[in-house]
Amino acid sequence: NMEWWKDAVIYQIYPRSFQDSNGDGIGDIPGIISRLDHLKDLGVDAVWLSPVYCSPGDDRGYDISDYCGINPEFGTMEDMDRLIEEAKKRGIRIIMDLVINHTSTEHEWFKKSRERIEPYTDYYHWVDEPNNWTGFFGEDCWVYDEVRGQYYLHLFAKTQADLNWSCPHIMEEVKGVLRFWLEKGVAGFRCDVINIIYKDSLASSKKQLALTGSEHYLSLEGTHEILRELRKVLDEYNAFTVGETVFVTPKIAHDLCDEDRKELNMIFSFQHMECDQYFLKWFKRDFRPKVFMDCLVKWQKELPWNTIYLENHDQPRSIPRFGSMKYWKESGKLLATMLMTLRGTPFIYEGQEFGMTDFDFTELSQLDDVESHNVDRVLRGLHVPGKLRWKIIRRTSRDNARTPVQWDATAGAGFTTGKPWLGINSNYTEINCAAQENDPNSILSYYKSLIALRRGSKALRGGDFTALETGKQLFAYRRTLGSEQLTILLNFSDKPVSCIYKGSLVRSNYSRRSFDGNLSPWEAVILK
Ligand code: ISL
Ligand code: CA
Repeated sequence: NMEWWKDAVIYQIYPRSFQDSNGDGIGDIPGIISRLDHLKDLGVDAVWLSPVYCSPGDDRGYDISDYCGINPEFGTMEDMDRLIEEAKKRGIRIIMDLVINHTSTEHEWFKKSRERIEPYTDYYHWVDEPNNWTGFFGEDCWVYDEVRGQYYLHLFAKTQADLNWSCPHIMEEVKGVLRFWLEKGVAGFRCDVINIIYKDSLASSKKQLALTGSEHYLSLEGTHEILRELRKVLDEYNAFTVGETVFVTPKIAHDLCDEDRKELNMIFSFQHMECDQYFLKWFKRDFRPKVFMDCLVKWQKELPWNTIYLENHDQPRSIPRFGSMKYWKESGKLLATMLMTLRGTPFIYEGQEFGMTDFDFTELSQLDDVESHNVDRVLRGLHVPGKLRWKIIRRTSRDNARTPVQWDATAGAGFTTGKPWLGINSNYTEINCAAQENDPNSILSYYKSLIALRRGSKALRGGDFTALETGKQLFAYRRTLGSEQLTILLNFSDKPVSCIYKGSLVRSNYSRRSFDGNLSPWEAVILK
């Protein structure tokens, strides 16, 4: 099948937090290998590996200093080769993270560029006078470099210098990186902030609000051209791509992944993750299920194929966010039902399959993430009191998703025998993988059964999507292919709800034999 990714369930690993194998408190590649059987049992077809390349770690691997080397904290290139091989034995493909908007300032290219050594002089954006753009991490986006005597652009952390895609060498360099990994047998790439890589000018912006300057880099034609050029190499290997694309509308998404345009295979859109915020993610508002459902329906209708995801390493956990901690198990299973039954490729983030929750830290010093610390600094500058700053960061920090995976109830949660690099949630004695493995009613068992159901159902994998109802509580939709038709009913509420839909029961997250139109709190049912 040329399009294996449409049938696939993909699992994201954030290596630092997944499994430590040598007691240094940091997850590593041998650790991942030791957990491959868990992924096989779950039923996943591919793993997206967040960056494992050489990196000083200021943005935890998204600041790359060598695209063709492995961060020694994570292991060696031999370990990586073994991971690809061991995964393959289990029918699991490996998808690498491709971060080509920026490199670390520790990258050789940057070191030579700041010295004006050819051909590296123009690899980055250097200027004498900074413009008025603002960055993604709540800070100014220019740093003065003493060596070069100029400023360089960084849309993310200070040590993540943006590559200058107008310099023709960058294309050749990145093609080399793609070939290096494709030759090793990886199946494709998740492309980090891919719709902002091309900058059409460094002129100051007329926009005053956040992301000032984005009209000079957001989803420009230059980016589309770059993607079509990279695609030539990718197609030689029948490789897969999913783009992480910020601020995209369905129209832009269409241009990025329309099959005829030969750019990306699919994209991660963000709109459904923005339903619980005002303007910026730091300003949270109450979660309104109907807004969320309508947003998902919009994307289901507008794009022929979506990625379906509720979590990743940048987002808080989904149960406290879209579900209910009071109905932790039920709402965890309901979200699983939605993930596996919308039309598209589902992505599971590590620990989601057994209901991991947000961190239980009580102060900023316990956090690692550069973004959280930057935002705290900005808020302090605005004289926001400490209590409020913590409230804002606590709810939105990316470290919510980055605490170590809770494998079992032993000390270190089965993640490490040493001191973990980031604190383990103290709820690991109750919420852990081992406790759910042999429990037929667990979230984990439910995930397994849904993945198996999906595998056996053409309607769930490739069927049409029809919305039936979106409301304050009920989300109802249908998946149809030929004579196979499934109705999915989801009660996004702590209260029961009744509905007009009937049918014979295929699956429920409550133990029941038949369905009479009444849904319990956070009940999910699939009807035939
Ligand atoms: O978390 C975000 C906003 O505050 C997102 O906008 C995030 O920064 C954006 O989705 C880009 O994320 C990706 O690129 C970043 C990296 O820090 C993230 O971990 C990565 O997923 C820079 O490489
Ligand atoms: Ca380790």
